[in-house]
Amino acid sequence: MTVETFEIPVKEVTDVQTIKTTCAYCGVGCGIQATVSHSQRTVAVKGDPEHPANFGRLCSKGSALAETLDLSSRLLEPQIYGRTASWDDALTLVASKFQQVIEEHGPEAVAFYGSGQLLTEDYYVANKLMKGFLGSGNMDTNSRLCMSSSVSGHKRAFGSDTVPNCYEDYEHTDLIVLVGSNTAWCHPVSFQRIRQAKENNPNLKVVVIDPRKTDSCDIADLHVPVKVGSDVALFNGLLAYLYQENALDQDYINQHTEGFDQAIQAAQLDAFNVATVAEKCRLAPHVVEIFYRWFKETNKTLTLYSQGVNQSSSGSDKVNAIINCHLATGRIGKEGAGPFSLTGQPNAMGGREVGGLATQLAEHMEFSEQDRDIVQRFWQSDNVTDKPGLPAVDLFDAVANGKIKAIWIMATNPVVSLPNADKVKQALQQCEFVVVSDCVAHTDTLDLAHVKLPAAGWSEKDGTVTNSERRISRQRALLPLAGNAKPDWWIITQVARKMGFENAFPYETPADVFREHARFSGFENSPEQRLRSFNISGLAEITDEQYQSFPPTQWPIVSSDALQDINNFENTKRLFAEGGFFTPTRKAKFVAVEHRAPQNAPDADWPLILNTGRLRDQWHTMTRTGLSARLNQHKPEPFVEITPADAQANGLEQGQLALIESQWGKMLARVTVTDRIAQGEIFVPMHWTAQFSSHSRMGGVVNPVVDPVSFQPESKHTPVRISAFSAAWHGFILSRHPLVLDGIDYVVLTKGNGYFRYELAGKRDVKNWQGHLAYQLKPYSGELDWQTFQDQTKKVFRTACFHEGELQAVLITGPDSHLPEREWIGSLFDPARETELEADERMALLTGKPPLGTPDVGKIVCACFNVGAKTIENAIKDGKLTTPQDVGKCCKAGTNCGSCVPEIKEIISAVNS
Ligand SMILES: Nc1nc2c(c(=O)[nH]1)N[C@H]1C(S)=C(S)[C@@H](COP(=O)(O)OP(=O)(O)OC[C@H]3O[C@@H](n4cnc5c(=O)[nH]c(N)nc54)[C@H](O)[C@@H]3O)O[C@H]1N2
Ligand SMILES: Nc1nc2c(c(=O)[nH]1)N[C@H]1C(S)=C(S)[C@@H](COP(=O)(O)OP(=O)(O)OC[C@H]3O[C@@H](n4cnc5c(=O)[nH]c(N)nc54)[C@H](O)[C@@H]3O)O[C@H]1N2
Ligand code: SF4
Ligand SMILES: [Mo]
Repeated sequence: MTVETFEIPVKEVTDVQTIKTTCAYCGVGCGIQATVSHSQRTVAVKGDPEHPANFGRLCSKGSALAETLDLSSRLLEPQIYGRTASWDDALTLVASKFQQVIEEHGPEAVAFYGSGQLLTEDYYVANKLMKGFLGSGNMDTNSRLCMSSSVSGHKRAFGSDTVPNCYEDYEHTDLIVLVGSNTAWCHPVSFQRIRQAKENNPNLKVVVIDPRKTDSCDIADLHVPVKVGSDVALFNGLLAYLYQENALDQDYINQHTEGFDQAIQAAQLDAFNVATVAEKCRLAPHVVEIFYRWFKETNKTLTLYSQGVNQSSSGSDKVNAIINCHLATGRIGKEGAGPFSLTGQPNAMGGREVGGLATQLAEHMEFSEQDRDIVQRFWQSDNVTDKPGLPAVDLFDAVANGKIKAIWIMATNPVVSLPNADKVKQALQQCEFVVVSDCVAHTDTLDLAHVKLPAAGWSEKDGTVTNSERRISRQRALLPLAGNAKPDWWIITQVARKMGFENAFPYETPADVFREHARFSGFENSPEQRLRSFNISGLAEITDEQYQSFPPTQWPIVSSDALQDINNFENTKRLFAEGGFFTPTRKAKFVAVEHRAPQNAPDADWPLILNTGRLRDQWHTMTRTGLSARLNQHKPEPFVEITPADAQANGLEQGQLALIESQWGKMLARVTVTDRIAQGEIFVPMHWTAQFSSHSRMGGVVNPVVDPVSFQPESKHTPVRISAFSAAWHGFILSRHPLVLDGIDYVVLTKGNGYFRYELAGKRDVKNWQGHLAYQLKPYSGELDWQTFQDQTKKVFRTACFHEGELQAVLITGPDSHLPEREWIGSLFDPARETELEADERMALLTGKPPLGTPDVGKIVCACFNVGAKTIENAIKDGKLTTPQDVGKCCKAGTNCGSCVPEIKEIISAVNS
């Protein structure tokens, strides 16, 4: 838990510029207008009103992007075995070591592991180097953990990995089914758009299929709390129901599909009627019945799905069970109707387009002789791999057992995000040669690297990303490269050249890479041949200027006419309404699927099911969102959601710490008792890492089970047990400067506004807290004066230290987790306030309670405007408010991104009840 500080270089440019770019985070792919001051190295962001993904909206994470650009946490220089090195030395070492391993052990002994957070240009170059020139298929990506079930489902049904619909369909549909998708938190701008569509169209119904009652249920007309892993039975039941009710589009089935008979037979065997489905999915029959009836009666149906579908040992089958229902009703690629995979990362789609998964070769081609031949000729290489490489989980197993001896990880943090992550950690610890490219100085993965390569981050990197609706947008550089950081495509290109592939890697700019990628997509894929759905060959001749000003555009882009007037180019919004699939017969395929329970069943030792997922204001492993004080307020600690009955049965109380154990690992989290989850299931967020917590990295607990078709891990279902973690003391420290708190059982770090917050608990008492703090604060603050309150019988200890009147740190401990509120104490560190505390504030620190008359805002609910629960409660009471709109008018809460509206509603109902 170290934080390094660097001088911020002041550049001489003084102009202020507005630049359009794309958000760094989720697959909604929102457009951003950034106002950049080069001299200050500051950026102010707002939504781009013209971008078709968001029309000016941004969510809490997008609007806080500027707060994540501080250089203090960045990796700014290459490092070799812990020492700063020149780029030339670092790249020479990477090239020679990979070459040496290949010479000694063959191409299967090396691997790249990439990420949907790379730009398309980065991805293209990495994939080309590994699969085209090093001759190994071992280039996989974190999209394996994210989208690969959708890719497999699409390929099985459509013959290609193609998303048939677009966001505009939200405004045209009458039924939105959200399956395994907490859109309210994970695709917030899409969620707001759906909410708006619902307000404009009173016929629009929303069904949420999720074992948890998430905030997405806020706009749901029906919540279907399926048992984790049972969606195939639900959608098989739907297909059987539609068939029995004569609600199929027979013409579409006959003209454009194959395999219906087998699929309906399998569906009926699996889920003949509502009663069978209700039992398999642990649902009330009337809930199933309503969902089925609405689906039957509504022609314009969109099914949006995400990780509750993909991250499953039957993930591919879930996808096909959904697509089957859409094919059978002809509801695909039509205005307001279609199956719609919501992609996770900003550029998971771009990665799929270039072929960045180990099970793809390149550009929507695989490993058939014909495909390989095309790739060989295009890349002019005789070393193109002829077989798939290892998918993520197997790939790290191969690192563990020594088959892979050199690995290069780019823009992902597998020591946290892969299942059985403790094994991944060990694998990297014993691996001969580990290279990691990242933009921050410390991650759980980077800390294990032999060579660390500083990558350009969002705001510096330049290229393209593709969002969920096939829309390619530019991410533009706003600021000069930080320190010695370089774009990923550049780094890989240099290594390729050092390995002797100068001719094949001539790129000087991302536009050079993009042009090649565009040309490749159309190579032996003319509009008449139409062999591959991904085709942007219309952009093959894009000039540097056109690339620079390229507006957000959906693929396919086949004709070069596009470049004549790209701003008026007619996007292909939808595909497949009239068939034209990418199978040999041009017909879509029904896939006969059958419900299979998740692979590891709970038993007496491991009686509960662990489900994992995301929080509204954090992004994955927190390397960027964790830097924003505003975003850290919503959920400052790792927690576990559990029902009241399960909590009681396991001796747990609200707010207590719990130990969660599986056969693979263990973690600590704070108990949140809730009836929003089903009995027998618990939920933890995926975000905490060793950088932010001592024992809350969840990846170690998750079982390494994968789907047999997509190889995507089953991250939503691990049998576990839970018990109280009994600590002798609980406490927290708020400190102006970072601290090292090794040896304490439970530590969680959050960055606040002007302070670092450490939540603590321990089994053994800490002797001499003051000594510890003084030692650590001395380098920053020099001599300290102390103010302390101690009650040994009650095990209460409160101390605050000052340097020349300025508060440096506050430590409060007690016998249990009932400790004073952190918000008020945190506000004393606010850089915007007087540094000298008032006498009553100093006194109040001894009680931990704010002085009388201090406005207490409570826990932050609205991260966009920093509005706390108590402010909202008071506004409701004072103004007798009854709607979130009223609350918004009164105190702005909920009026920007709207993701906190469900919470505001809950506060309204609590206050008014
Ligand atoms: N705030 C935020 N937004 C993000 C991200 C982030 O880290 N933070 N990450 C982005 C990325 S990469 C991704 S992939 C997306 C993910 O977006 P989502 O898939 O929406 O997010 P998750 O929280 O992983 O999972 C969604 C839901 O699936 C439910 N679920 C679990 N098991 C099942 C099941 O068997 N069936 C059904 N029907 N549901 C189930 C969970 O209870 C959970 O509520 O979010 C993107 N957006
Ligand atoms: N149990 C469980 N596990 C899961 C999931 C789950 O729901 N449950 N979800 C899975 C899913 S869907 C996903 S997508 C993964 C995400 O998991 P990861 O990919 O491991 O998480 P991130 O924190 O996004 O890691 C991205 C890293 O890249 C760095 N980075 C950002 N931009 C750049 C860049 O331009 N270049 C370089 N070189 N580095 C960059 C960041 O600093 C960060 O360290 O987690 C998966 N794991
Ligand atoms: S919804 Fe939020 S995180 Fe996703 S792209 Fe838009 S602003 Fe970024
Ligand atoms: Mo993802």
